[in-house]
Amino acid sequence: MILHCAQFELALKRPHVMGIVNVTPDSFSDGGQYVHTSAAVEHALALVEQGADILDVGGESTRPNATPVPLQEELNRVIPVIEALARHVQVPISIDTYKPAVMVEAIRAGATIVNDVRALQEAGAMEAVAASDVGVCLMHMQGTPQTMQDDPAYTDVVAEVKSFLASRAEACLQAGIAKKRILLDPGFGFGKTRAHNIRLIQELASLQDLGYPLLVGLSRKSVLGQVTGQDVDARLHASVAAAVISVMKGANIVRVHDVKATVEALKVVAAIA
Ligand code: 7PJ
Repeated sequence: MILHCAQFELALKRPHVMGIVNVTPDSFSDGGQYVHTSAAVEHALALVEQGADILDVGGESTRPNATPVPLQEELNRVIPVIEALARHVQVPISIDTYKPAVMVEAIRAGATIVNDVRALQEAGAMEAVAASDVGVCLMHMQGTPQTMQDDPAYTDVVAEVKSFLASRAEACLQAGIAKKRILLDPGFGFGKTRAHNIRLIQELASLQDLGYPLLVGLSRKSVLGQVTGQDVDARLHASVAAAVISVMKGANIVRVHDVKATVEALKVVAAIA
């Protein structure tokens, strides 16, 4: 399984850890701590020290009910961070956005992966990625961040997520995006109840049939709060457990806040496997 992202060719022979770099004052977690460019960059460099294989920079919170961030504000948050990181780190930088204009500017600034919770469905997003040589993560979401947790409903959550991801990957291939540039993500917490999320983790391995690398983001998410009764800032242990299980079920990349703990846990998985 490989992921091609511009000058990087990730073999994905071992699970990769994507460290989350939020540049969002209203983020669901870490919010307000890394609002300023220098603080975000410093945090990102620390994540690389801890063993992050990829950095995921985001400037708009996609937590349930979050207020959308205007384009210019999102650019102001993420572009200086990406520019600085591109100069200072050797790992691929991902941009977490669904806005084509942010994708274009982020790629210009040095991002080599587009991580899109809307799976390139926004007008112009597919073209922005196709015109470049970056990797792309296509994520499943039911509804929009404003409404997705209102009443998520599926006949068969695994089958529906799988067929959505297959059709978005196919749309990418049609647009001229090479297969090796594509990553798929079931989108934990995005229009899913606790039961839907649990079912998707149980059946994660079935998404491997699609033939693309899988990315999983469960770090600090509310399903872990529902299971443990812990607030967002006390979900470290639950998040590490979720990352370990995800990898054992076939995830190639885990997107996490707590890089050091995750890297150590995955070393234990590798030693035993
Ligand atoms: C995800 C993401 C995820 C991908 C967020 C949070 C919410 N991108 N961006 N997958 N989640 N690919 O981190 O809690 O699960 S933002």
